[in-house]
Amino acid sequence: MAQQPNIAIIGAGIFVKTQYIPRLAEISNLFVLKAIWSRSEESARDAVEVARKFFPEVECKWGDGGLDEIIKDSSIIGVAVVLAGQIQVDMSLRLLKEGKHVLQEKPATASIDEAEAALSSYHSLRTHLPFQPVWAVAENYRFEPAFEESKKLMAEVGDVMSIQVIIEGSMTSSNPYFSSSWRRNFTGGFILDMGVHFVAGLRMLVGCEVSSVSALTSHVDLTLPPPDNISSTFQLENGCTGVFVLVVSSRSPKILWRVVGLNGTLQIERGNQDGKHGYLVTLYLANGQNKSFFHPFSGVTEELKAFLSEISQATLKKDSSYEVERRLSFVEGVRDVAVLDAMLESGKRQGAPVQVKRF
Ligand SMILES: *[C@@H]1O[C@H](CO)[C@@H](O)[C@H](O)[C@H]1NC(C)=O
Ligand SMILES: *[C@@H]1O[C@H](CO)[C@@H](O)[C@H](O)[C@H]1NC(C)=O
Ligand SMILES: *[C@@H]1O[C@H](CO)[C@@H](O)[C@H](O)[C@H]1NC(C)=O
Ligand SMILES: CC(=O)N[C@H]1CO[C@H](CO)[C@@H](O)[C@@H]1O
Repeated sequence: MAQQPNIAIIGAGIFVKTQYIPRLAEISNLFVLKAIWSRSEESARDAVEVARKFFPEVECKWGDGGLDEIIKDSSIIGVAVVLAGQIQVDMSLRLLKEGKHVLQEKPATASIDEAEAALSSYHSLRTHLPFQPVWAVAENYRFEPAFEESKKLMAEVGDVMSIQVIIEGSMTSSNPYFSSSWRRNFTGGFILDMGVHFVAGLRMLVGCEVSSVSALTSHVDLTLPPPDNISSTFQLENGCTGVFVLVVSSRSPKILWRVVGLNGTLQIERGNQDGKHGYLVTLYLANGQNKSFFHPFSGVTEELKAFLSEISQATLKKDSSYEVERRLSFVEGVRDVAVLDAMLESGKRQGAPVQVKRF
């Protein structure tokens, strides 16, 4: 058996403590968690304390010195970068330049301008390094079984007449991310941070890129940064059209994708069954028939497994020919950002049509 990859987590915030550590603990036979790093000693210690229950050997690292130690430790081949949206890309690039494989949290970038610069820096690494390290974006929707299945069921819908994506989030003061300073200090911070998941779900379901949008945005809930609502129409490259509605904070959360075709309608809705959160997929066919399936969430675990497997393979190959699996690739994450960037831009211009930048 190949040696288990050693990895480190860069970041020690809420998402690391409540998602990364427990999900990694479920697959702890696949890797060694060598270290957790944070800018401050206090938050690094906090996260390490949570992690020690599952990973007794994990080391605590902080500040510039701690980061240097992780960089110089050649046994650490992969890192998960889970930081504020404004600084993730710089950190990812710094570690990629040192030859580490990176799994970065979404959103891939804060804007499309940042995405262009980031992709060109990444591609230029080929000239300095003997191999191209993997740059992956952690987008769990591309690994959710509900979306994998729905993609197949799309064939039964027939010619598509309309697509609806209706998202009413629950970003109230009781949400742990409500006070997040980085999401507030960022144009469209919540819209981008939440929205990339729903765009990823849409793109996966229809198997086609969004080509243009026309959006109205508004600011109603003054406890949230602007804008907190988007009502957008969109057109896909294959000509199909639809609507995308995103309300950051509503009293009755709802998360729904619906594709209406000549032969049937496919719907994916967030819900729970038997105490498990997940998605209910329903296919409505002619004569009132329907088929429905419930899939509990498992995308985060699946995406982590995929990253670990990719970096083990990339390490065995160690040349520039290695191509990361598409669902993990950084550019896929950038494509989700590009759709929201276009909606925010259109909103600023009172609904003027905006072409989505192609990557
Ligand atoms: C849609 O229904 C028509 C009529 O029943 C059938 O001929 C056609 O093959 C169906 N299309 C798909 C994509 O299932
Ligand atoms: C907000 O963003 C500005 C500029 O990007 C930065 O200087 C400042 O430190 C940020 N504040 C917080 C709380 O993140
Ligand atoms: C789905 O079909 C079953 C019968 O097969 C029916 O009892 C049920 O009401 C249908 N559900 C919906 C939402 O149409
Ligand atoms: C323009 C728009 O859609 N505004 C809506 C934003 O969301 C609030 C509820 O949170 C609605 O009341 C607004 O109508």
